[in-house]
Amino acid sequence: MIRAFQQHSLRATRLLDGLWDFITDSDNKGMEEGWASSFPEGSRKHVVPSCWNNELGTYDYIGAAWYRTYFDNLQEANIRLVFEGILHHADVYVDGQHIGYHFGGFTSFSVVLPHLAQGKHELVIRVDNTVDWQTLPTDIADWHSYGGIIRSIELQELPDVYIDSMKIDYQLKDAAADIQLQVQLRSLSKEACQVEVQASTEGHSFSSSQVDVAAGASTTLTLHGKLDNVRRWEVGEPALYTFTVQAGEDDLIDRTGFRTVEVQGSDILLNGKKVYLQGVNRHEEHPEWGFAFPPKLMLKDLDILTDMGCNIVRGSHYPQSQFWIDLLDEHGMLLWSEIPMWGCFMSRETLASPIFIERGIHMLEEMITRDYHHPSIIFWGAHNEIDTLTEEALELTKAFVGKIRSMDSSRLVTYATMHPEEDIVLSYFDVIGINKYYGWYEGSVDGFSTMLKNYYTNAEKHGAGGKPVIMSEFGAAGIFGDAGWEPRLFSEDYQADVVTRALKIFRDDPRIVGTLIWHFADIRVDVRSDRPYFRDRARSFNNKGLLSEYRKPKLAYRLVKEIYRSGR
Ligand code: ADA
Repeated sequence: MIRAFQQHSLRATRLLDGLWDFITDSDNKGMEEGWASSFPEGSRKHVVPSCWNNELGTYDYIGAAWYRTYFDNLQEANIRLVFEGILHHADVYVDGQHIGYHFGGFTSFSVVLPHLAQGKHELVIRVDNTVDWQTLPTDIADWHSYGGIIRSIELQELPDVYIDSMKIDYQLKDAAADIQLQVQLRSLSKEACQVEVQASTEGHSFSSSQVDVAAGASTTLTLHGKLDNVRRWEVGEPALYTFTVQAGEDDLIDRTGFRTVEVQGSDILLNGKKVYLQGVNRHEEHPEWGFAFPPKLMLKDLDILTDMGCNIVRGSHYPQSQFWIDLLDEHGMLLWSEIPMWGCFMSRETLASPIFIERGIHMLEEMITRDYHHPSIIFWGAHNEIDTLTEEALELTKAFVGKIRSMDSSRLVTYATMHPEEDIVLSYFDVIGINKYYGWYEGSVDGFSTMLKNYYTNAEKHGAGGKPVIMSEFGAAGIFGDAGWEPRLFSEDYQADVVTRALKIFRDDPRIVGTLIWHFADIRVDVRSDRPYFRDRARSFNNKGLLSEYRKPKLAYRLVKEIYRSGR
C-alpha cells in the first residue's frame, strides 16, 4: 500500500496499480452477458487508481463499469488482494469466479485466495457508482459522485499461517505505558501448525509465544509489554512508535503514538492539557484526480494547513486515505474522521431504513478497524447534518454511537448538527459540532450570537449544557479572483468578511473550544438541471474554499492565517 512506512518486510507484496482495461456498462448487461469471464471488445485503457469522472467521455457517467488486469503466480501461492477504495459497489472476479462484493467507497477490504495455481490470472472488477436513498452517501450529497477504483490495489503472498490483524492498546501511567498487542492468526493449511509469535517496538521485545493453530482455523493471542519513559504524541511534536509482529514466516508492521484525549468540563484535554482547535474541513478531492488524490498533493495540502496555523483538520465527509492520515500522524496534526453520512436533505425513511443503518454501522466498523492506531485521530464523527429533531435520528444515533464506543474508548465521539437550537441527540456525544451559515444561507453574521445563546439553553435542557462545542462548519462562497470595491455575495471580500467576523464571535465565547471553517479548498459538486439541490454552486463548485480547487489562496486564507497564527 502507499503508506508513509513499510508494513511488511517478510511478506511479499506488490501493487497492481497501473494501466487496466476499462469499459462502461451503461445498459447494465455485463453480469448477464458474463463479462467477468469474457471481457468485451472495445475497452480502453484506464489508470488505476483514478476516477472515471475526470476523463473525457465519462465525465458525468454514473453507473457500472468493468476493469481488468492480470497477475502472475510464479508458483502455487496463497494470494491476498487488498482493495483500498472502490466507489461504491465492487464485485471482484478472479479467473471468472466471483470472489467478493463490497459496498463503500472509502474503506478497504480484502479477499484471500488460498493455494492459487501457478500461472497467469485474470482479475476483473465490476464497479458501480450508483447511489440511492439507502446508500452512504445517499444520492443527495454536496460533492461530485465520482466513480472508480480510487485507491491502490495490493497483491500479497501469504504463508500457510498468516497474521490477519494486530491491535495495539495501551494504558499510560505518567511516563510508562502498559501495552497489549492482540494478534490474530489465520491458517490456510490443511494440517495443524505451530508458530512462534514475537513482537517488538523500538528495540523493546514483548512476551513471545508458541501458538498452535488448527487446520483452517483462526486464533487470537495477546502479548504484553511495558515501555518506560515514553514520549507522548503531541500537536506539532509527534512521537511515533513502530510495532513489528512476526509469526512464523509472516510479519506485520504498524505505527502508533501514545497520547490521551479526554473531556473535562467544557474543555478538551490532550495529554492532560487544554487544547484549542483551529482548523478547516477538507475534502480529499481535486478537479484533475477526483478522490484519487495523489500523495504529492497531500504533502502540499499539509504544508498549506501548517502554514495557515491549523492544528486540526476534519476529514469531511468520509474516511480519508491512509497515506494522508500517516502524514498527519507524522506532522502532529489532529484529525476528525467520519463516514459519508451526509444528511442535510435526508428523509426520515432513510434514517429508519435497516439496510442504511446496517451499512453505516459496517462502515464505522471498517473505518475504526483500519484507523485505530493513528494518534492524529481524536474524534470519530457519527453523522453530519441529519434531521436530529426526529425519533428516527435519535434511534440511529444510539446505534451509531453505541457501535463506536463498543470499539474504541480512547477517542471522543462527535457529530455535526445543523439544528443546534432544537437538537434532541446532544446527550449521546462527548463533543458537539455545530454547522451554521449565518451571513450565507441565513441572516447576517451576527445571527451566530443569538443562535449560540439558544443552543446553550437547548443543551441545558438535554443535559449537555457543559459539553465542549466546536463550530464545525461556517463560511461563505468567494469565487477566486472576484474582488471589488465593496464586499458583495460571491466575492473574495464577502467571504473573508463573513469568516473573520464569525471567528471573532467564536473566539470571544469561552465555551467554544474550536473552529473548523468550511472549507479548505473549492470542490466539484453535483449540480443538475433536473434537481433543485445546490443551485447556488457557481461553476458547479462549492466555492467556500479558502483556496481555489488548484490550491491558490483567496483573501480569506490570508486573513484566517493571521488569526490562527496570532494565538489566543
Ligand atoms: C453543509 C455540509 C457541507 C457543505 C456545506 C455548504 O454544512 O455539511 O458538506 O455542503 O453545508 O457549503 O453548504
